[in-house]
Order: sequence, then C-alpha cells, then structure tokens
Amino acid sequence: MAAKRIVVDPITRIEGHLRMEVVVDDNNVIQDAYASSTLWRGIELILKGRDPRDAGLITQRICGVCTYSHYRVGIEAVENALGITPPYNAILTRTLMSQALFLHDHIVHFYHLHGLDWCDITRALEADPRKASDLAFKYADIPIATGADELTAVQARLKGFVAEGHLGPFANAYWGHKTYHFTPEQNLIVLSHYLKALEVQRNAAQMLAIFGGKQPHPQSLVVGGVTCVMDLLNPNRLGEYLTKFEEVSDFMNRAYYADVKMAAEAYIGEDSVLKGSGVQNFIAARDFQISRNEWLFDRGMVLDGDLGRAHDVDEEKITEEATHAWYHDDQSRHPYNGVTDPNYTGFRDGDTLQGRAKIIDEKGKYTWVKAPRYDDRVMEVGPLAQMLVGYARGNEKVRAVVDNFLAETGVPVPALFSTLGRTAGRMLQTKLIADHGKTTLLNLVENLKVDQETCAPYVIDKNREYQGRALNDVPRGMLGHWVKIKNGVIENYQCVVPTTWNASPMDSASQHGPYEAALIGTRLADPSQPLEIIRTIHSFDPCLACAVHVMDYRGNELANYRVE
Ligand code: NFE
Ligand code: MG
Repeated sequence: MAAKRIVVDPITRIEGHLRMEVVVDDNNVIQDAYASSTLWRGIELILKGRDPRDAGLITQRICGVCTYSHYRVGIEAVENALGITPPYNAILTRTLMSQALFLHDHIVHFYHLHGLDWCDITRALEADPRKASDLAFKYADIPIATGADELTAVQARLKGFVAEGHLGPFANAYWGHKTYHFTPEQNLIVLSHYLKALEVQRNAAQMLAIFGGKQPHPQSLVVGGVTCVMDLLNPNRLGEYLTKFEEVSDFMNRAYYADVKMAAEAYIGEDSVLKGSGVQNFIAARDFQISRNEWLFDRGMVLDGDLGRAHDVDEEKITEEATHAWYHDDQSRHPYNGVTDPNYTGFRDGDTLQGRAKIIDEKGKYTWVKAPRYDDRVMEVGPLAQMLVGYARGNEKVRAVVDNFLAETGVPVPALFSTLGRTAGRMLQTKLIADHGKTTLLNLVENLKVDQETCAPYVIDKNREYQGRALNDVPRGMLGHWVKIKNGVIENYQCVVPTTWNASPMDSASQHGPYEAALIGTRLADPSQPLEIIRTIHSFDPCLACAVHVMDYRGNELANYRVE
C-alpha cells in the first residue's frame, strides 16, 4: 500500500496558523513531516525608515502573547547599537516583568493549551473524588487539589456540561484515545487545577501590569531604561507584586510541579512522548539578571545531545535561509544582512488520508517561516534548551531542579530529549523563576534606598551609522533582534524568533526543522485521530504570529482549512 499523507490544519490551541503534514507507512509510523505557517504579516518591513526609539513599540505588535518579549528585545537591540547600558534599577525592573510573563505564559500553556493532550477530561467523570483527594498527596506535600468536597464540586461542574450536551472548551478533542494514560482520579486532579489556573494566571498578568501599566502590551520601557518610576518607589505596588508572586509560586509548586511529576509517572511507558526529539542541538541565551552579577539562565549550546559539554555561541554563525520558505532570496544570510521579500508559490494537488486536497509542495516552498541555522546546524530553542544548556554549563540551580525531578520520577536523562522532556523543562524553568524571583524584588527594594536612577541619557548622531542586536531567552526560547541605523532611522531590521527556529522548514541541505524532526519515527495509534502529532507539536508551545511576523494584505486564499 502506498504511503499515506495526513493533514492537520490548523493545529489549534496555539497562537497563529500552523499546518502539519506527515507521511506514514503501513505501520502508521511517521516517515516524513512538514510544518507550514500559512499567514504572512510584515513587521520587519514596517520598521524600515522608522525612528529607532519606536522599534520596541512596533515589534511589540508581532505577537499578542509575548508582547513584552519583543518590546524589550526591540529596545535592547537599539540600546546595544547606541552603546547604552540601562541603570541597575531598570535592569531589575525588566527582569521583574519577565518573571511575570514567564509565570503567566507557562502556566497557561501547561493547563489551557497543552494539558488536554495529557488529561482525558471525560474520564474524570468516572473518578472517586475521595480517592483523588488522597492521591493528590502522593505528588505534593500540601496539594492544591485537597478536599473531596472540592473535587466533587469540580466533577459536578463537568457532569453539568455533559448533561447539557455541550463540552464547551472541552469539545472537539480525541477523548478516549489509546495514548491517554491518567487514571480517572488523576484526570480529576488535573481538571481541578485547569480551573484553578484560570484564576491564578490573572494574578500573573496583573504582576506584569503593575510595572507595565497594562498587559498585554505593557508601556513602561524606553530606550535607556524604564519610566514606571512612581510605581517602583511605591511600597504598595511593590507589596502587591510580592503578594501575587507568592500566590502564583505557590500554585507552581503545589499544582504544576505535582502534575508534571504525575504525568512523568503515568506516561513513562508511552513511546510517542519519549521518542528522541530528532534534533539533538539546543541553543539558549543568557537572561534573568536577578542581581548585579547573577543571571538565572545561561547562554550556550548543547550539540549532538552531549550534556557533558556546553559550547559557546558565536553570533556570526547565526543565519537564515529560505530554500523552502515563501521568499525570493534563497541565500543563507546573517540577520544584519537579512532580506524579507515575499514569494508565495502555494500548494499542490495530492492525495491525503482525508481525500484529494491541496498539499504541501515539499520539493519547493511550503511555509512563511524562514530556516534559521547555527553554523548550518538545525537548533531547537525553548525552555528545554535552556535547562539543557544550564545543566551542561554546571549551573547549580538548574542542575538541582533537573536532578531532583529525575530522581523523584525515575525518568532517565535521555528521556529529556523528548515531548515529555520539553513539557518538564518548561515546568522546571517556571519553578526556577518561582523559587528565585523574589531575590530580584528584594534587590530592587534595597537598591532604591540608595539609587533612584531609572534611565540612561543618550544621543543619536544622525551622521553616524550604528548596528546592534539583543539576544534574550523569552518563553518559547532564544529571541534575537538585529538593527542597523543610518541617518537617524532604521535601515534594516531582522527578528529571528523562537518559533522561527522550531517551526523551521527544511534547508538547502534538506535538513528538517525541529517540529518536523520531532515527529519523524513516531507511531500513531490511530491515523484518523492524530493526538500524538498534536501533543508533540504543542510541547514546543508554537507561536506562528511570532515566527512569521511578516498577512496577506491582498486577501489571497493561502490554504484550505480542514478543521478536525
Ligand atoms: Ni508569540 Fe514569542 C515567545 C517570541 S515566539 S510568543 O516566547 O519571540 O516564538
Ligand atoms: Mg524574521
């Protein structure tokens, strides 16, 4: 029998539009995979000719999720070009805002975007709430999901949904799929945390707004520093941040940590979540400055899956190319010289498991995402990359949480390079921020007693040319912006974004990008219900708005959507 092609489009519960196509053999093992982003915008082009002081505000519009990430990196790239070092108060404040963003983003991802790939909500109906209440103590000293009464109430809410004949946010999933492995009681525990997380995430968003004025799209960073000076000096605002921080951290340790530990135990025999990640190269940037000389996260690379050695990053070796992406220029170029010139070539006709359809033209161009590479290597970015780089560098804080998690769950180190590893890595990164983020606030309070500087002075000389970049680690991984300034305005601007790295198509050497590589070799239990594909892709936390940052303003049809 001929190989079958399966189309999943759109992948839902992500930001933006992503189509995955896989080719499976007679045993339903994925032989080939292609990732296609089907929406184009144009932010890099909009930046040309603009005042560099607006780069942060404009790039902030790349995405509705990590608005703060692009805002900050856009400002820091311009600061780097102009030779500005922001005052210590501004650095700590930026970290406090990053902490809030990560706590929000990762909790929402695990529960509301990815949780239902692990948790079969419908099976929670069969649970005994008393047993579930006892079981929660196995995974946390003082679990959040305590009390049979509370769990009974959660179950009753779910029964109410079902009785009314609609599952609301829980509709349209592959309930009952063979690769769900939680017991009814475990499903009930996760469901209760799913609901609780809706409240907790609001606190995390408010934490960002305390210093940013609002969230999303905070407004208090400028080239040179921060402007939220009154909020910084107001003990009530600092206290409010701390109170919310402690509430979110508490949920982190008593629910999120506990649930990922439970998932590791329940899914340890499930090949589709433990299969090697395909790409064994990881890159991460330094971030989270919490004191004068300490950063929580390190810069570096892990190559060929070797955790025995961390490699240094040479930024000159970062390139993007577009052999299989809808752009005219196929040259591999460093971002300072990057070109964004759209060239949409569409899809081809072909047979799929779902019938005759427009399918990806894998020999030609098939996505709006470019292919970033490091020294011609495919690199994965994200929380797992950050944990692996920190581990290989000997970062004691990272080592402690990773080793502890492996010891508690019995998960072997090689299993980190997987769907489960990505999900655990994101949780462990959140834990590090929850466990150490208070230091940032205390250091800020101390420093404000002796120093109230919040902004560095600077001039932009119209007769000089400048170039600069910033590389930070944001919720989905390493984010870089590169800027060239001439005659006082932006001459060229390029963003190489976490999801651009991970959702990358093949390159000129036919090397698959990380999403694609992560699927190849995975066996599907039932090709008509490709939960394994969705679970693995969700483990990267895709954001296609970020990845492409470039809409088809002519309103052309870019793809036929097949909603599963
Ligand atoms: Ni749109 Fe983003 C993050 C950036 S993604 S969410 O995190 O930059 O790739
Ligand atoms: Mg770009």
